[in-house]
Amino acid sequence: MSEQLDAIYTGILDGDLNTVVDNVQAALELGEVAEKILKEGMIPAMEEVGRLFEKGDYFVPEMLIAARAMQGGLSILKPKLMEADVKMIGKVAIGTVKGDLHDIGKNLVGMMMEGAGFEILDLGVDVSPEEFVETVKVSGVDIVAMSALLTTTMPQMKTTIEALQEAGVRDQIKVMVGGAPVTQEYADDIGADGFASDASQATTLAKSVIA
Ligand code: B1M
Repeated sequence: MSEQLDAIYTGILDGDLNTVVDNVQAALELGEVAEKILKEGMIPAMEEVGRLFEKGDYFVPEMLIAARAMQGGLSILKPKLMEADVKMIGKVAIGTVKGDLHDIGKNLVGMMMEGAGFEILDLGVDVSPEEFVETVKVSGVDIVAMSALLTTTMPQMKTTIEALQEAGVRDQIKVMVGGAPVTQEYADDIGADGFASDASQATTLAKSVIA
């Protein structure tokens, strides 16, 4: 791992926003590829934060400042992760499901899809089934993309699909799901049109479901 990737990893673990931002910038200036910074520095750091939380070494405040440092680094990477000059190929409403406040993965998925030419309507976090339904009714989206990071909030994906069915709009759109606890099997069980395990797969999937 390069000096900068090392500093980014440690900076996220320490919740040190300035170190992360400075080293992401420095790594890019030295010619490091954005995806490598993300996959070899930032994502492993967040995984370690999760492990430390499970062990009881980290608590919610440490997770929060780590997340803030990660978001700071992501904002620098964003232009690099997005391809330039791509024409809009579809409209996606993306949100983290009701009861769930985790948004880093969802933001990353939205960012990569935007870079691939999708128009993104980011509904934020804690998005209720009713909000998803209303968005489909008024915004003419092609895809509803739901993210969940908690086993306790995953069932909201099923509830949302049922709400879309009850509102009579399920057939107008494709539904994609993802997030750490979500699996292909779960996606099939709840009748989603697709599941992706990371942001680049999500982009490929979005292109294929819309094709
Ligand atoms: Co929380 N948290 N958290 N947390 N948190 C986890 C998820 C946890 C696994 C930690 C642990 O115990 N190891 C655990 C969940 C356990 C479980 O349900 N099985 C957990 C818990 C328990 C909690 C609280 C309940 C803690 C508490 O209060 N006691 C609480 C719940 C709050 C709530 O949501 N109601 C809580 C709170 C928080 C913070 C607010 C402090 C913070 C979030 C800040 C934020 O997001 N702005 C936080 C964080 C940072 C984490 C960890 C450490 C990191 C999550 C993250 O950002 N990862 C996480 C541990 C972990 O994941 N290892 C943890 C990096 C991100 C790039 O990855 O989000 O997985 P991820 O996204 C990936 C893929 O999953 C996929 O692509 C992304 C990029 O490749 N993907 C999709 C995501 N969405 C997709 C959608 C798609 C397709 C792919 O299609 C639509």
